[in-house]
Amino acid sequence: MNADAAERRDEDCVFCKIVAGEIPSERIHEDDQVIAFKDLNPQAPVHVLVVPREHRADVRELAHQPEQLAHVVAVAGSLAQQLADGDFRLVFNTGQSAGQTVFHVHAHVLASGELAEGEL
Ligand code: D5M
Repeated sequence: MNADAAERRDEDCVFCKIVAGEIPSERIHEDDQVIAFKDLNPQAPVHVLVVPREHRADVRELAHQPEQLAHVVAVAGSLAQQLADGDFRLVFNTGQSAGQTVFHVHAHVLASGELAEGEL
């Protein structure tokens, strides 16, 4: 984990634990700023989550770090290009009443595709 992610960690956060490797996930991308992994409950043939390493509750908080936000979007687009046909939905559920259940910002990448089990 890089120093910033360690500083921004929330001990009770499931995605901080995934970033730290303390909870398993099916990672499909990682770099110094973000990781991406398969959603546990996929809602589409391609359903991955792009998650900044640093803990921020939601996209309203991430908007104060525009370079990180742009990187999340860029990685999402690149993964959708690789895993599906390039067209995709990018969803940030923001707030409990909007369906957010994990309060560590994450972009859902949802797309059609013909991925076999375990291929992501
Ligand atoms: O989306 C939170 C999403 O996070 C939801 O689609 C399930 C997914 N999730 C929760 N725990 C895990 C683990 N451990 N691995 C992979 N995916 C997970 P939200 O927008 O907050 O409702």
